[in-house]
Amino acid sequence: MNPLCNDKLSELKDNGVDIPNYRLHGNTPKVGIVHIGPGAFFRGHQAWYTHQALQSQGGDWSICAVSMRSAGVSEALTPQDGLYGLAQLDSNTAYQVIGSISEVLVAQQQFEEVIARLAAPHTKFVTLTITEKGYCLNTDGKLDFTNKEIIQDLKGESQPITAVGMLTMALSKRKLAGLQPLCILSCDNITDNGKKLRAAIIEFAAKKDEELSLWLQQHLICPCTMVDSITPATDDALRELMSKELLVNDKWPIKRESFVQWVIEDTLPDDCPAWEAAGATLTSDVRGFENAKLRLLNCPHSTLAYIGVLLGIETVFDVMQQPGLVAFVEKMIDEEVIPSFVSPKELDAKQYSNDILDRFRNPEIRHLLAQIAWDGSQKLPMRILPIIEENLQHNRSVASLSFAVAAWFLFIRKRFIEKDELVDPLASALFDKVSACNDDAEHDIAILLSFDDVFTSQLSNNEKFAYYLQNAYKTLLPLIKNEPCDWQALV
Ligand code: CS2
Repeated sequence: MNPLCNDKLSELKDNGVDIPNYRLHGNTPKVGIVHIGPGAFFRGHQAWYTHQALQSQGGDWSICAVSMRSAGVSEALTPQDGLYGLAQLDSNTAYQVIGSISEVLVAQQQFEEVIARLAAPHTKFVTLTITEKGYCLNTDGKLDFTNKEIIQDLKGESQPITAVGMLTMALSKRKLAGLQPLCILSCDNITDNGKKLRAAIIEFAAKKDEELSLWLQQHLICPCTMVDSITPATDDALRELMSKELLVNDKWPIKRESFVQWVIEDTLPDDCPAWEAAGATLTSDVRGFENAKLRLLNCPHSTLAYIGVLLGIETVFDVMQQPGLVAFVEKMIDEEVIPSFVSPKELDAKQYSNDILDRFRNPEIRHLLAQIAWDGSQKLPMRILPIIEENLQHNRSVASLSFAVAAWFLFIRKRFIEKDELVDPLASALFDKVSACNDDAEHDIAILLSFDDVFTSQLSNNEKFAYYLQNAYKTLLPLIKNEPCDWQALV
């Protein structure tokens, strides 16, 4: 079968495939956006929005996608001229060829080219999906100057290896060249993502060049964003499906649900891709949407993932077939999550939550719980712990949320006992800690609360929280020994 590439687009169009018209006849818009972290989520989400914008409004807004280290995406997409197939899998299915990426670079190998792209006058935007750990923040949400990679980048003896280090270098070049800084959009599941990113860059710059940091304080725009679309990892079944649908060989297609949402703080410069026309919402209240999404989607996702993995369940769809677990999560949402925040006026929290639980029931999306369980040390402080901290401050219940945290801890213990890999940047420190557990709830929860890269001191010193954690721990402990647990205690 022929490979997917520019030359094949006319033929695909003749076959009725939905193709990027703006890429026909060898045309490729100029690069206006650099994206760091070209994983599946970016390709299903921001690259799709830019594709829709180019398709309807045109413009020179193609994307240079940059991986910090891994060459996999470049190896797959470069021979395909950046093109790939996107399958929207739902009650209705849709297939498209996305053409918004025109170039894929690997920073570790092509550093000068990446910096040149970031510093080019025509580049106006940077988008980021580097996951929570990519920002190198501490539990206060500030740049962690004890992080080894940040220390290395500050020394400046070799090319930067962090996104913050690399962006600061590019911004410095732009300042020297008399250009505007970039408009940088964090698209990760982090509270106040734009504000934190902006502060991290400015603090990093301040340690290197005071004037640069002052200039950035005046001119750098980092809008906050909320991103949403469930995008499981690509598997062979998808590759097979796409070759049947497109009749070409696509090395790395992407699948996602049809639901997609991008809420962007309305501080974008006037000259920007037609993201709004493509369906993005511009608003001054991103925080309300962000809270709603992190608390009503990501928090239940992680809760279901840790408890589900402990129960030996594989996917989100499967976990949603367990009435006891669903009842537990619904109770957690009603009693502890919805009361914890003020939702934006456009949004009815209960309805939004019900719609999310329905999305979890999409039978076409095989979303592995093990994938959601990755990087718990980075995810919990964004999606679960702030709710607990606020509930404790306001004397609201934390009983069910404590089950989510205890399940995460037992998930780590289970991986340790079974000598399985733990995908988490703090894996070895976490394994070290759990190696001292002895099944006594008071003793073991004290170990959990000593993870000071995860829990703030307010949380680790809170007796009520410790009490509920011990309670949850005792209930769930049998699961790591493959014994049944007392479900009634959860609901
Ligand atoms: C998930 C998210 O893997 C995870 O941690 O909770 O990736 C989730 O699917 C997205 O945020 C949905 O927009």
